[in-house]
Amino acid sequence: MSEPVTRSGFVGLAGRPNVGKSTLVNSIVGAKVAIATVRPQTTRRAIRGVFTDLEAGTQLVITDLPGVQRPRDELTSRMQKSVERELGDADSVLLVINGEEGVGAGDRFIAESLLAAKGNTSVVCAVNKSDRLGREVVPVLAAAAELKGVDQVFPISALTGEGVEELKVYLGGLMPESPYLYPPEDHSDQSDEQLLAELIRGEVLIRTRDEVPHSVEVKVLSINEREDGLVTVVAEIWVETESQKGILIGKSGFKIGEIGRGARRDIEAELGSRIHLDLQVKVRKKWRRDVDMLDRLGIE
Ligand SMILES: Nc1nc2c(ncn2[C@@H]2O[C@H](COP(=O)(O)OP(=O)(O)OP(=O)(O)O)[C@@H](O)[C@H]2O)c(=O)[nH]1
Ligand SMILES: [Mg+2]
Repeated sequence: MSEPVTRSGFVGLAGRPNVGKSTLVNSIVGAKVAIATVRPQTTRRAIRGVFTDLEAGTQLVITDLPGVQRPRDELTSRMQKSVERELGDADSVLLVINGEEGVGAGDRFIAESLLAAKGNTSVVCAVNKSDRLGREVVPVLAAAAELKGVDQVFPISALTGEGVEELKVYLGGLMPESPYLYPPEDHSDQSDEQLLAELIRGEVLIRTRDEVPHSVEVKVLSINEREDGLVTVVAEIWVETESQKGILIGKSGFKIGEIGRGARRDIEAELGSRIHLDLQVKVRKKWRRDVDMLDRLGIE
């Protein structure tokens, strides 16, 4: 007897910042593998979410990427290069559009660059946030279908899950015949340290404003489980200036307390164990421009 045929491959996510790419990855995978916030440019590194349908014999490895943007510094320029590299390597590209805003010049620009980069690889388009739309979704779907290189359009809501099943089945059929690329029980390619650092950064993003969210990086130093099951997580939150450090700590440590409580809840939900979280705020001047630092952070 020959092995049953399986399909497995990479789906790269393209789209402007804040259209809902990370929310969609979590919805497809069925677990929080990527942080999603109201802030544009939440995602900094390529994260792979893994969804395996054992019955259908298909596996999608979805690469969540930073939104396509014009680079501002070494950090954003590396983010942009990684987007181009990852999309070039993907078996299939999923272009996500914010249905609420409709198809705009930014979406057209991305669709055209995909066509140039991918040649005849199929580009699937998801018109997201359809929960905000109702009937008004129809003209947006039509505009999306007009985009150069797009050959299939799905209305979805990454938030409610509407339309996501159909999209998953369609993408599964596009994957090349291949053994599973990741163990079927995996949800993501991240280490625990990376996942927890992102969950903490997610809390910082939603609780700070202006330049602060962009100036923050989180490094998990250790994760240790005690015999009674309590897990101690030690992490550093980096900012670029003393004044940002003051903002993060807050009056009498109020802000950092809030961030810590939120992050602890998130981490406990993900790991399923009780957590003691030790957060330290450190000033790392200009880390976003420091080439060696970005190398060490794995932002290549
Ligand atoms: N109403 C609605 N909101 C959504 C939907 N999908 C995502 N959002 C919201 O849109 C915001 C941005 O979502 P993200 O998933 O972080 O967007 P992203 O494209 O990954 O953003 P970047 O990483 O910055 O490029 C968040 O506040 C989400 O809750 C949806 O289907 N409906
Ligand atoms: Mg994102």
